[in-house]
Amino acid sequence: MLKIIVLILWIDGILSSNGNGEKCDHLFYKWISKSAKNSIPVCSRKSSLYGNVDLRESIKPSVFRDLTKKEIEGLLDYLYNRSDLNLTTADKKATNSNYIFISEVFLPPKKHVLKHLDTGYAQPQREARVMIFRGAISIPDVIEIIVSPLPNPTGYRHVPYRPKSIPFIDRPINVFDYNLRPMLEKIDKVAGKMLNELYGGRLVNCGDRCLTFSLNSQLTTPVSGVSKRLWFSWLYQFTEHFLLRPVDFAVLREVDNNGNVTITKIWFDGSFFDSLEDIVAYYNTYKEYINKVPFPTRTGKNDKSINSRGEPSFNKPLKDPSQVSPDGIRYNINDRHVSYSYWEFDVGMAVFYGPRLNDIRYKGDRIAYEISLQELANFYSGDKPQEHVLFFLDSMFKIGAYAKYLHPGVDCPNDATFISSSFKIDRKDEPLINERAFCIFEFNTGMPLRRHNGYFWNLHRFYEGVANVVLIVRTIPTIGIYDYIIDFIFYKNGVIEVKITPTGIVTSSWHRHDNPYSFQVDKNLMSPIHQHLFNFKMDLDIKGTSNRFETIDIEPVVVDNICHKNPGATIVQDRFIKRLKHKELEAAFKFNFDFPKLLTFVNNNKKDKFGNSPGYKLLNKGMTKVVRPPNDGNNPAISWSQYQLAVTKYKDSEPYSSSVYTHSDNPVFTFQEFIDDNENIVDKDLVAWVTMGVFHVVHKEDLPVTHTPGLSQSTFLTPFNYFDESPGMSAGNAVRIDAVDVNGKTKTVEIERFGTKSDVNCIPEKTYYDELLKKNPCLAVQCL
Ligand SMILES: *[C@@H]1O[C@H](CO)[C@@H](O)[C@H](O)[C@H]1NC(C)=O
Ligand SMILES: *[C@@H]1O[C@H](CO)[C@@H](O)[C@H](O)[C@H]1NC(C)=O
Ligand SMILES: *[C@@H]1O[C@H](CO)[C@@H](O)[C@H](O)[C@H]1NC(C)=O
Ligand SMILES: [Cu+2]
Repeated sequence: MLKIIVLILWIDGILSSNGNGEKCDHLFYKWISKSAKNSIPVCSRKSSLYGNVDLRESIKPSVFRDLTKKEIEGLLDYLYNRSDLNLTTADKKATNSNYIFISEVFLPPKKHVLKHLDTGYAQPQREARVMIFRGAISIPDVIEIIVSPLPNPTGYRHVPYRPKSIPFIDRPINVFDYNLRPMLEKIDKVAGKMLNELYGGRLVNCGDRCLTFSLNSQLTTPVSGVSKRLWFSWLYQFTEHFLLRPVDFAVLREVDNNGNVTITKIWFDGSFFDSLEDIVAYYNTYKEYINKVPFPTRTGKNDKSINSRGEPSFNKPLKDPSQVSPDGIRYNINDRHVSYSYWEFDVGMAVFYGPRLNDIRYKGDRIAYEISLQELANFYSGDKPQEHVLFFLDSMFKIGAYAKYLHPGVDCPNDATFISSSFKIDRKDEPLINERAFCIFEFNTGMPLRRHNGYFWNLHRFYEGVANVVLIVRTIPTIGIYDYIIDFIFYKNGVIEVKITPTGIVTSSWHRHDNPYSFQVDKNLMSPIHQHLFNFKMDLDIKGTSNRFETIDIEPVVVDNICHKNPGATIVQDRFIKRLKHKELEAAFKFNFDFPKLLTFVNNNKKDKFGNSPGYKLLNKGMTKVVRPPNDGNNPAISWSQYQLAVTKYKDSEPYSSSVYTHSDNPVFTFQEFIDDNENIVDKDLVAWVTMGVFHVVHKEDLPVTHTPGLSQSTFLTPFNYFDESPGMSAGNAVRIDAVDVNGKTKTVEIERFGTKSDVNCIPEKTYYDELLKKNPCLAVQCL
C-alpha cells in the first residue's frame, strides 16, 4: 500500500512538470508500460449514493443550521428598520450608540425539535438570537433578543431564562476594549523617549520599530473587587514574532462606559508606579541600572520567527506521503447535513462557543442530540501581579468567529471538503462567512479496526482484519496566539471520539529572575505555567431521552482459593458493581485512582434477552485536575472544571456551561448552579459535561511555536451493551485469509476481500490549491 502511494506521488510530481520532472520521466514511462496502461484515471466513483456534496444553503434550512446568508440579510433589514431599537450601523458604531454585537441561530426547545424530527411535526420557525449593546439609552444596557421568523422577521422577544436587561458595565469584551490609540499617544508623549532609549522603538509614528500592547488580559471584578472594566496591557517589541519579545513594561487601564481609557497603574522595571511622570523620573535617576533591550532584527540568527530553518531531515526536498481515495469521496453532504457509512449528523458553529454537531445518529438511531465545544480556557500563574491574574476564557473572544483558514495538505488532507460557517458579528453589517471553518474527510488511520491471526494447527488457521477508516470533522479556532485543533471522529464500530490538540505560540513575558512559574527559555524570556481547560457538552440520547447515569465501580473482593493446598486460603479478585447516580450532585464526578469506575449512560426501559440495558460508555482520556480552590480568583467562572464529568438533567435554560459575563459582578449564570439544584437524574434526559485539559510547563522546545505531539486530549463515547456484537463486523472491506491444505500440507490460501480489490489503479485529482489561494487570498490569510 505504501509503495503504491509513493509511486502515485512521483507521477503527480511529473505531471505537474515543475522543472525537475525530466529526470524521472524515464522511470515513469517504464512503470506505465509495465502496467500496460496508457493513462491512469483519476480516482472517482460515479454514484448517486456516494460522494454527493452540495454545500449551497438550502432554501429550507434545517432546524440546526447556522443562519444562512439570506436569513442574516433579512434579519438586518428588519432590525435596522425597527426605530425603537435605534441601531447604529457597524461602521458608525460607538460605545455610546446602540449596535448589534452578535447574532446567530437560536435553536428551538429540544422537545419541539424532537417532535419535528421523530414524529413528523412541522419544523419549528427559524429564529435568530441577537445581542445588542445599548449605549445610547439613558441607562445603557445589554439585551438579548430572539427575532423571528426568518428570513422575514415580524417581531422579537427576550431570550427566555435570561435577564431582560444586563448592566452595560457587564457587556462582553468588544472592540472598544482595545481602542488604545489615545493611550499610545499619551504614553509616547510622556515616556516615548525613555522607551526608545530602552527598547529601540516608539508607540506611535514608529515605522518598523513599534512598541505595542499586544497582550491584553482582563482584571475581572471577582479578582479586583471593583465593578470596572480593567485590563492589563503588556508591552512588546512588535515584530512578526512579537509575542516572544516582551519588555518589562505594562499598564493597568480602565475602559469606562464612554469607551475612554485611563491608565490606573504602570508596571516598569519590576514594580508598579502611579503615573508616567513617576516612571520617567525613576528612569532618569537609575538609567544605568535598567536593562536595555535592542529592537530585534530579522537578520538575527535566533530571532524566534516562525520560519522553517536548520538542517532538513532529508537532504533533498521530497514530498510527504498522502492518502489516495480510490473510489473518491464516500460521504454525502447536503447543506450542513453529513452522512457517511452508518453515521449522520448536522454541523454548525456557535459564535461564542465554536463547533457544534447535532442529531448524531448511527445506523439510524440517535446517539447524541448535541456534541459541542463550550469553552477553551487558559489559567496562568507567574511572578508578576499581571501574571497572577492572567487568564483567558476564549468564548469571550468569539471562538466560532475565529475558526477559519484551514489549509489543505497540512490542516486537513488534500481531498477534504471545506465547509463555511456564517453569522453576524459587530465588525460588519453583512454575513460573516468563514469559508474554511470546517473540513470533513475520510481518514485511514493506518491502524487495524480489528485484526486477528488464528494459529491452532489443523483446526483454525486464518487471518482476519479490517483497516480503521474514520470520518473526521475538524475545525481549528485560532484565538490570539493559540490554535486548537478540534476533531470529531466517527468510527465504523459506533464509537465517537472528541479530540482537542493545542498548538500555536505560548504567552511570553519578561524574565526578571529565577521563579517557580517558568524556565528561562531565551534571553529575558519566560513563559508562565498555565493549565489549558476544555469543556464539551455531550447531550446523549440513548434509545430515546429516558436515560440514567450508572458507574461501573471496580472493587476488590476476597474469595476462597480452593486451588491452594491450604484449606481456607483466599485470593482477591476485581469485581464490578453498578451504582446508579440519583442526583446531580452525586453525578459530579471527580476522578479518584483508588476507586476505579466506568461511566455509563443507559436506557433502563430497554432490555435485551439477557436483561442488559443498552448504553454508551464515556471515557475521558484527557482528564486534568484543577488544584486551585474553586472559589478563588477567576475559578468560579470555570466551575465545570472541578469535574472531569458532570451529569445534569437537560434544560432549555442551560444551553451552555460558560457565561460570557463571568468577568463581572453579575455572571448571569454559573455552571455550578446547574448541579446545585441537585435534581433527580434517574430516567431523565441527561447531558454530560466533559472537562479535559493539560498543564503546560513551557520548555525551550515550545519555541517558537508549540508542536502537537503529546498534547492531544480525547473523550470517547463507546457502545456499551448497545449492540449484540460489535457493529464494526459489518464495516465491509475486511480481509479473510484461510489456509488451504492438500494431502495434509498447506499449499496455498483462500483470500476473501468482500468485493473490493487491494490494488489502487487511479491517481488523486490534481489540486490547484496554490493557484486558488493566489486568486482568493482571504481563504488563507486575514484580508484587509
Ligand atoms: C425597511 O424600510 C425600508 C424603507 O422604509 C423599506 O423599503 C423596507 O421594505 C423595510 N424592510 C423591512 C424588512 O421591513
Ligand atoms: C439614537 O441613538 C443616537 C446615538 O447613536 C442618539 O444620539 C439618539 O439620541 C438616539 N435616539 C433616541 C430616540 O434615543
Ligand atoms: C470621553 O468620552 C466622551 C464621549 O465619547 C468624550 O466626549 C470625552 O471627551 C471623553 N473624555 C476624555 C477625557 O477623553
Ligand atoms: Cu499551553
